[in-house]
Amino acid sequence: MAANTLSILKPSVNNLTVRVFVRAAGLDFEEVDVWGKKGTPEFLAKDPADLTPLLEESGLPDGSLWESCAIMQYLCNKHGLSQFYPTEPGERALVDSAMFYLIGTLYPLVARATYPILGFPQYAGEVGPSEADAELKARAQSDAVAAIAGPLDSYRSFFLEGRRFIGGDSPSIADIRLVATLEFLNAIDYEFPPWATEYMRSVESSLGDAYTEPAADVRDFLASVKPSHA
Ligand SMILES: N[C@@H](CCC(=O)N[C@@H](CS)C(=O)NCC(=O)O)C(=O)O
Repeated sequence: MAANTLSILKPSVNNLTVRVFVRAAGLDFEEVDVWGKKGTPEFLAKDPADLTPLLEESGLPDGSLWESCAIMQYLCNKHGLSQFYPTEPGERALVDSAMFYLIGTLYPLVARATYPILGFPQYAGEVGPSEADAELKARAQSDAVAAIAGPLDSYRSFFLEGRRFIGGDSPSIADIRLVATLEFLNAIDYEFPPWATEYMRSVESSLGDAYTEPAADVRDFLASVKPSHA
């Protein structure tokens, strides 16, 4: 049995984040594709949130951990992977802020903009899954698309100001989290600003196969829901 077991869903960018990270870090891992297998009493006992990615690892107090950023932070702390998660407090704070801002602000916009096309369940209480008519749902989606530019530009103007990556000279866990997330915007032919296209290329080429191999699962999925991406 591998030291790290990841329960994953292959089309997901939340999962892609951790799948890229374990490869880039050279960790011992196995992946269990839980497509159609979540929601069981056995899975819920390990992960009452019923969310992936899920890490099972012997050092965890309860044996399991969800939330992509927490998983990467834990594994960096456990294995001393300061090249992905700086130990200098200020540098680390920058990485943490970039990840919290992504999970709390950018990702919900990306989800509202893309989930209707991807066919993913949308968040309860929002317009998407409500009984609103098609016109209002389309408006909510296009409002979300329009709102992405602001937070995205904050990565350029703040987190990446004067540095190649949020992590400095090499990609950090925040860079992995951001670039994996942006993959979904290809589902809506999002017009990335040139800096973002260049940054995404740069993170992928820096990480090599560690990025490209698992990203193929997301890209294949996007091609399947939107054939122009084949
Ligand atoms: N903030 C979480 C989000 C996790 C999440 O939403 N996971 C989705 C896959 S993208 C999931 O497992 N959804 C439950 C389902 O599809 O049944 C993270 O970054 O790990």
